[in-house]
Amino acid sequence: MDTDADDLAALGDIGFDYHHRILIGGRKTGGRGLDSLNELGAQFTREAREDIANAIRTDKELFESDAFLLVAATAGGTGSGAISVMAPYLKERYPKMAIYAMVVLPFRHEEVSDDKVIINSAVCLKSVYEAASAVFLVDNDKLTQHAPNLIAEPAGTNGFIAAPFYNLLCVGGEKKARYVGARMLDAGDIMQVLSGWTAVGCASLPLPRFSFRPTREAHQELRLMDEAISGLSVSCHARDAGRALYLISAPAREISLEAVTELGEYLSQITHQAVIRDGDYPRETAKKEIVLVLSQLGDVARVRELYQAMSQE
Ligand SMILES: Nc1nc2c(ncn2[C@@H]2O[C@H](COP(=O)(O)OP(=O)(O)OP(=O)(O)O)[C@@H](O)[C@H]2O)c(=O)[nH]1
Ligand SMILES: [Mg+2]
Repeated sequence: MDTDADDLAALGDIGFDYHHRILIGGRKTGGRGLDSLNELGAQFTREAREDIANAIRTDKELFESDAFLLVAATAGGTGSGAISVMAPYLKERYPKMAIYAMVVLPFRHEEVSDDKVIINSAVCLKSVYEAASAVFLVDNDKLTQHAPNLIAEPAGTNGFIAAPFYNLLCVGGEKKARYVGARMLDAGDIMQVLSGWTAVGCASLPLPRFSFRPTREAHQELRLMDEAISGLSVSCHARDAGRALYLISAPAREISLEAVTELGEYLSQITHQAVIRDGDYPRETAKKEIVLVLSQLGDVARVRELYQAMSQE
């Protein structure tokens, strides 16, 4: 969904039908963005509710789905206004489905140059936190610590943002017996972990494609876990997580249950109190990957700071 016709048209990898591209506020905005006016984003979303509801209702995947994932940036007008309306709307309309949100927090330089950025972000965070079962936080500013050249081109960060979700979403829907691990996670297990402020991260190690011997190195998984922690989508402390999940995926010969257990012990040490779920996902892939989710975070400095900054505005 967008108010900006050009941005909608520029999307490369999705269908051109009304399930995939919904222009809102069309005649009133001339197909341009909203220049950060979030009240308008909310209003145009309310006005387009029937179109949006229709696109969802007629989607053939709907009845196989466990949850909605709403994605928006908090800083602008369209995404932040729209997600604040859509999250409670879907919750009311589909009471049996979980509603998750993924919100992209602004770069610091955007906070300095436009005061609407802080207000929009704080208002958006408050309303999605209330309506969604869990809110994945993605901090643009943190992503660019790993890839500074992305400041000029935010879309370049999208691959990093999406990466941890791939195995997480696949494992929850896995039906092939040979890809079922010894400690399988299903969608219900994953959904039990997701609650409140949530950070995700992943780290991977390439493996030789044609090898029958495992590339076992001592504490290889622990190093990957440390990398996943430092690459989390938002800065946070593991000790503030109430729930956590890790998933190790690799060809079956590369996964040892000792390593899965060692990771669990490590995570329970650094989280202190968290309820931890783990899983292995044996699949034909040329890498070993660890996905980490820290959820029910009691404190996230970035959110706290945005709330404080808004109260000072
Ligand atoms: N990670 C990432 N951030 C993006 C991307 N596009 C925009 N952003 C960030 O999202 C925030 C708001 O972007 P906009 O695209 O202006 O927001 P909008 O929801 O379209 O709202 P309006 O343009 O005001 O109508 C800013 O913090 C941008 O830096 C993207 O492709 N990836
Ligand atoms: Mg826009």
